[in-house]
Amino acid sequence: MTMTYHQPRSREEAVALLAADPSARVLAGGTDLIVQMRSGRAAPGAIVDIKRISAMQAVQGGDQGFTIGAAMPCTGLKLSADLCAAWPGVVEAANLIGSVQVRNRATMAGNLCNASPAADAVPALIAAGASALVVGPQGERLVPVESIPAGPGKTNLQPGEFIAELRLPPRPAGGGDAYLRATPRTEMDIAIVGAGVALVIDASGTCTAARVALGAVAPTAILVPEAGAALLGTKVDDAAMEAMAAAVRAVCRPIDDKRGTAAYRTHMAGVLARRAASIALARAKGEQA
Ligand SMILES: Cc1cc2nc3c(=O)[nH]c(=O)nc-3n(C[C@@H](O)[C@@H](O)[C@H](O)COP(=O)(O)OP(=O)(O)OC[C@H]3O[C@@H](n4cnc5c(N)ncnc54)[C@H](O)[C@@H]3O)c2cc1C
Repeated sequence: MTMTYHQPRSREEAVALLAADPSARVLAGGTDLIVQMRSGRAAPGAIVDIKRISAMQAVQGGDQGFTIGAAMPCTGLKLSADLCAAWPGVVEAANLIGSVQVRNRATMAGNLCNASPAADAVPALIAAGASALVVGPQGERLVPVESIPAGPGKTNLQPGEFIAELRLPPRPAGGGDAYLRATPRTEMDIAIVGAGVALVIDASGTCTAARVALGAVAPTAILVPEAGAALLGTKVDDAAMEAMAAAVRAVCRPIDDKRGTAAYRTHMAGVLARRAASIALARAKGEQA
């Protein structure tokens, strides 16, 4: 079977190439796609490499929020001081992926579109309230990140569509975020649980907004509104933390395998959510964390 390789220079050209061949696949960093092709799990008739499209490898923004081009490698995120200051949990999550070599290629949009339940960047993006700008034959649409994955290896993107950029809101005053994961090994391993938390406190230390997201405990990364609600109106004290952790444990439906039993993953989801919330709280208070 032949395969064609394309380097479109515009979003429109990329959409046309993707729409013309239902088997075509977007290539960003290739750290999932190339591995899948080599193992025979993917055999696209065409590869549409999006890295040459203008602004696809850029981070833009500041006070008004951030736009991250879909081909921006995870390592490159660390070069944006504004992004690191506003959403440290997102940048840290992206920079837990694989090794330096992998992160020099891998993108957050690819992490999202590969749709692994254990993808590290995804819970952090969901907690931060990120959205994806999807472009396709019908035009553009802005989609909450949590609505992109449909199941392991599957997305809700329609034929011809791809993600052109990820958008993060401006960091709210009194806001902080964090992402933590548990892996059997310390590096180069996939999360058996991941937890992202973003919260906002007012001048009195009361929580006025909170989003909690989990990875690796369901077929997709998930937002847990009940967990965020458990922190609202509290001082994020021990009782609120435990209520939040209980809400987290209640929604976990993890797999049970040699890397971690379902019971262990469920327990750890609560533990990591609490620890991530503590870091997010410290950051919201302007403390080093
Ligand atoms: C050694 C190694 C270690 C790893 N460790 C981790 C880890 O610790 N944590 C973790 O979460 N992941 C890990 N990964 C996987 C991680 O590298 C990928 O998920 C990566 O983030 C995918 O980004 P990419 O740019 O390489 O995507 P690609 O491989 O280019 O694409 C991945 C999939 O998404 C599609 N796609 C890519 N971009 C878009 C887009 N903009 N719009 C629509 N579809 C798109 C592609 O068609 C493909 O199906 C590891 C991979 C390797 C090889």
